[in-house]
Amino acid sequence: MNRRTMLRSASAGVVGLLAGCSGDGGNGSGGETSDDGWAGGTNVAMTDSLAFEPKTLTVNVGDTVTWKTVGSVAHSVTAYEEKLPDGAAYFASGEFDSESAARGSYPDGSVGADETYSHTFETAGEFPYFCIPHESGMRGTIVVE
Ligand SMILES: [Cu+2]
Repeated sequence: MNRRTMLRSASAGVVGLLAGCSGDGGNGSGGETSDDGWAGGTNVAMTDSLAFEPKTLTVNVGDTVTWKTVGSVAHSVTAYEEKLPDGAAYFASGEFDSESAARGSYPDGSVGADETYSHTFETAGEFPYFCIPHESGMRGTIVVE
């Protein structure tokens, strides 16, 4: 259980104690992006707010990062091929071997509700990536140390 989940659980307990006193709202969580408790460790949530949570994630060489669509909107995990560190393997949901193939094939490779995509990072460096249908705002970076 990560810290955010613990905080949410504690908050839910308080809300439970106050049940019957008020309706929705007023718990101070307005505007918070819901990661459904998924984000943390080597997990990245893809939310209905069209965001990767966390936007930047730092992991170690050899770690496997798993992305999950926690809302109802489908996304993709697609690496910017030209920005990959030298010698790094290309990665994209749908297991395409190039950015152009991933773009040209979408919605093949999309990650729907409750689905996941995982990639193991074997090369150190920064890996910028994006979501094909929401590229204008939905981008993230995996930093591998
Ligand atoms: Cu998206």
